[in-house]
Amino acid sequence: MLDILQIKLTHLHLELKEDGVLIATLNRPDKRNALNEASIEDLITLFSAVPRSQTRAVVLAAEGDHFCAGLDLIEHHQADRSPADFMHVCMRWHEAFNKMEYGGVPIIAALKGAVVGGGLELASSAHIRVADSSTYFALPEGQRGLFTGGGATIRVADLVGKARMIDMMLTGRVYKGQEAVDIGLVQYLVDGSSLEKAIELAHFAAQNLPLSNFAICSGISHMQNMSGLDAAYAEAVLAGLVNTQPDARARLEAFANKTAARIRPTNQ
Ligand code: 1HE
Repeated sequence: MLDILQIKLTHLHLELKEDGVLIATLNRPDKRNALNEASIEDLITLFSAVPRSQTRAVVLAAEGDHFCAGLDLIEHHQADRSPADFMHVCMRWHEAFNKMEYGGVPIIAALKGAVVGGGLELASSAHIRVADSSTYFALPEGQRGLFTGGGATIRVADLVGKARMIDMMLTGRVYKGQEAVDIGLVQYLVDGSSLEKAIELAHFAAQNLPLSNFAICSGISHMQNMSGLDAAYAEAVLAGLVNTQPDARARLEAFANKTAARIRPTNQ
């Protein structure tokens, strides 16, 4: 098993908790965590390693007041890229974000301040998003003379619907607070620290069996890409594997002998 703390990263800081919760923190706060080529390579390296490591859940956090300002516009301006060059840049973004969404390990994004452009593409690749009162969302590509290139047409449109995404891009509309929850950009909005809440949720998810989390954090996304008929088939095959795993027997036994916790409504 790969030791996650041994991998070399430039713009991400890692901290591993005892139960396998990994806190990965974007650490370019002086650039508002804008995603340059090195940051994207870091994300690819990290999320290629995570499924083969001791990590049970990831909290994606950020240094400074802003989660992520999107594409590094200064690097893009200075590099003066050709269409083919930028197409390949986008393909690295897709590599990173697909590894996150389809990797099979739960990723919980702790959001604050700006979650804009490519920053929203990054956040939408996580499985759970938690916002605090400072968090706001926008797709300013339209105003910058750009277009999304990191999967927003897939993931953001999936979260909020095509009409809202088009409005965000045409008018620069900014969403925050309860409205961001209501339209599906985030699942949790907290008064206090989004990081604290994200860590709490990650500890919870880390208690599930890894094979169950694998199915949840890759199977659902894959099945959404399939026809209904193929998705039903894939679901049955995956459930055959997950629902008969030897490690589940103790949990089923606990339910049968009435020692397992019952499901009750909570304030989560
Ligand atoms: C940056 C970037 C960046 C900040 N690339 N350097 N994204 C955007 O259009 C958002 C652009 N950023 C902003 O609107 C603001 O910076 C923030 C709202 C995020 C933060 O504002 P503020 O007042 O706290 O910071 P600032 O003074 O604007 O910036 C501080 C520094 O961060 C400054 O660098 P400095 O060296 O002059 O100190 C900024 O240049 C730097 N900085 N944002 C590079 N984005 C795959 S396609 C995806 C397409 C997109 O993502 S388009 C959306 C791009």
